[in-house]
Parts: sequence; C-alpha cells; structure tokens
Amino acid sequence: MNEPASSGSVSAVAADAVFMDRALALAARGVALTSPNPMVGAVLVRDGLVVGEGFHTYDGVRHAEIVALEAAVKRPAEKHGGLVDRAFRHDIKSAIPSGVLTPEGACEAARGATLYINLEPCCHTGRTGPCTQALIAAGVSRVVAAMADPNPAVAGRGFKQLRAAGIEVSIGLREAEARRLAEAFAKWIVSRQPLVTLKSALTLDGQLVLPHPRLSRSHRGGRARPPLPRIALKDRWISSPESRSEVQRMRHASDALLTGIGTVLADDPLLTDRTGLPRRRKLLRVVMDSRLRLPLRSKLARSADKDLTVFTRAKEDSPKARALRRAGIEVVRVAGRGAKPDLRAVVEELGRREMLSVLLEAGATLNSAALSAGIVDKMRVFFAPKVAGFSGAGAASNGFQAARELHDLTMAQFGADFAVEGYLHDVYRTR
Ligand code: AOF
Ligand code: ZN
Repeated sequence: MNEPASSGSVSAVAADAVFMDRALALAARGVALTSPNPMVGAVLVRDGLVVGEGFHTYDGVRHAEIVALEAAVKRPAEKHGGLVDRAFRHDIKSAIPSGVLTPEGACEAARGATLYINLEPCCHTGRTGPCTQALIAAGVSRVVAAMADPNPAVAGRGFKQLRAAGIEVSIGLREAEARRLAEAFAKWIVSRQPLVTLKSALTLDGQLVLPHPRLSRSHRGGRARPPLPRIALKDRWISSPESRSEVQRMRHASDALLTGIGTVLADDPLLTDRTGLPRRRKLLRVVMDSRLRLPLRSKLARSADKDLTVFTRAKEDSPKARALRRAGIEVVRVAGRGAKPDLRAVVEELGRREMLSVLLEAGATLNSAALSAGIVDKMRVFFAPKVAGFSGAGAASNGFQAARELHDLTMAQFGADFAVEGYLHDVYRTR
C-alpha cells in the first residue's frame, strides 16, 4: 500500500508533498460541514500548475474531486478553449450517468492532470455517483491519495477501478495526517458508533477542581449554582485562555458534547460552540442525568433549542420529564441497571443519529464510568501549572481494576499549559 510517490526526481517528490499538504488543508476547511461524511480536499495539477481544487461539504453534495474538476472546467475560457459551465453532472441522478463528463463539457481542462486527494475516490453511488468514473472520463492520468476509504462500500475498490482504467495510482503520502483527519468518520462508518474523546483540564497535582471557599463547603444539591461572583474570572479556570480556545476548536470539530449532571449542578456550564464558525448541524449537548435533576433554570436548559438531550433512568412520563420537554429539551430513557445508565447504549444511540464524534467534558464520576464502560477512544488532558493541594480519594475509589495505557501520544503547549493526547483504542480497527 505504502508506495513512494512516483516520477522519481527529488523535486517531483517534493511537489507531491506540497500538493498533498494543500489537499489536506482544503479538506480541513470542511470541519463541521461534512459530517456524517468525511473531510476531503482535492487538488488537480497539470504541468506543475493547479488547474482546479476544492473540498467537500455535506450540503454542497458534490465530492471534493468533482468540485476540483468543475473548478478546472470553469477556469477562464481563454485558458482552456471555450469551456462551458456544468460540464459535470455528477450530482444529478438522470439519464446521464452520474460522474461522467457531459458532451458539452468535452474539455481538456483535466486531461493528463494529477489529482491529489486525502481519501480514496469513491466508486459507489450514494447521494452522488462514483468519483472514479468522473476522473476516468475527465482523462486524469495520475491519482495521488493519502489513504484508502474506510467505508466498506469503497475500501480499495476505487483504486482498483482507477488502475484498471490505466490511471497511475500512488497511495500513502501523508497517510498519518490523513488518518487523523478521518478518524471519526473511520470509526463511525465501520462500527456506526462515534469516536469519543475525553477532554479534561487538571492542575499539576492532578486535581479537577480548584480550591474555593464556597466549594469547600457542601458541594451537593439539586440546584444549579449561580456564578461565583467574588472570585476574579481568570482565577476560576484551571486552564489558560489558549487552552480554552483550543477546547472551543475541539467543540467546533465535534458533533456532540457529553457531560454529567454533576458538572451541570456544580458549574452551570453553557457547553456551546462559541467559535462563531459555520457548522452544518448544531452541536448536540447531551447530559447524563439518571434522576432528572437538571434545573429548568440552568444555563443549559434555558438555552435549549433543539440541541439538548438528556439521557435518564427516570420515567419518560414523570412530571419533571414533561417539564423538561415543555422547555424544548429531549428526554430519553436509556437502558441500564438501577440508576446506572448503560453508556454503551448512549453511544450507540448517538451513532444512530449520525454523530461521528463526541467530546466528553465531564467530572470524575462520568469520566471514570465512561472509561470503565470502554467507550472512550482517546483522551486529551490539559495540564496547568497550578497546585490545588494533592487531595482526594484518587484511584482507590473509582472501581478501576488496573491502569489503562494510552498510545500514539502527542503533546502541545497552549499558553502556560501542556496538553497530552493519546489513544485507548485503535479507531481503525473494529472492536
Ligand atoms: C470521495 N470524495 O469528497 C467524499 C467521499 O452519499 P455520498 O455520495 O456523499 O457518499 C458518501 C461516501 O463517499 C462516504 O461515506 C465516503 O465513503 C465517501 N466520501 N468520497 O470520493 C469525497 N466526501
Ligand atoms: Zn466520491
């Protein structure tokens, strides 16, 4: 699979890397706009020049290759000799075979060009026709792809079709980057379950909560706490402003956010994507709340707008459930044992709703339940250079039998904080 880029010379290999990086950057522009499809970017190059490029968005329907081919066709007439618009009828299921160049578009724009793409071109008919056929019809002579499509409907057959048509295919350039970009799609398309990332911010002595005069008294109760007024805003946070912007970016890249009622009662969070960047579907905010303690006056409940779901063990027709529903909150009774919800069932339900990625932003209770249930795929922990006092019962009380090990670790700095990221599961391997 991992063939070197062809054409031999050092400059050709370097050019391949440059154009693949461009395809990856284009793909990433589809963040929050492609789910439940993957992020894909494509660059068409002829004689060392980019003649067309583009990226997929779900609402734009057309796949990245087709956007790039169309861009090549739409270039100024003098460049390609009188080309017409709409040369590709890829997204219209009609008498014209999808993905095939129409007669009026019989242009030379892409003939002999190389396509750089971060994912194998598809060979199936979904909402659009096969990209392989469009590329063959357009006369593309070489395809450089970073990775195979994990979708079982494609999975290498796209490459086979291209090769059978005489197109030179190289696979594996920037594969690690491409696999990372497609990891949530890969997990979901194979298992129909979302990729779950546990995000947390800790002090250097491993505490999730900073010392606070009011929190050091009773930390329980069924009401959302008002904001803590006497402490300066900057001192209420464990992590740096840079870490918190990064968390916003992580929320933006997620389909759903999962938290526990304990966090809601303690912090009264809003849990929204405040990047201001466009997203196709609202970030679904999900609360695990066995006994339906979610206060109607909490920020979450008051801001509910078809984007708040509560998973509970309480009866779906209880007065509280009805009150929450009247406030526009979805209440779903989930399988479980006693008051303990089955977190696997929750994740499966989110997968059925085409949620590819879930960000778990919760406290110690839900975090450890999620880890014990085996639903966490990766972790991202922000360590802040603060000390809260080395307190707590720690691992003795959370029911863990043994420590779990993370792999493929990476580390990044955000302001004064360090974020460590690692995987608990190989998301490219079906469990
Ligand atoms: C590509 N290029 O840009 C994307 C691909 O229903 P459809 O027609 O949109 O097909 C969705 C599937 O196509 C998706 O599951 C994945 O396998 C592939 N996505 N393929 O050649 C693209 N987004
Ligand atoms: Zn396609």
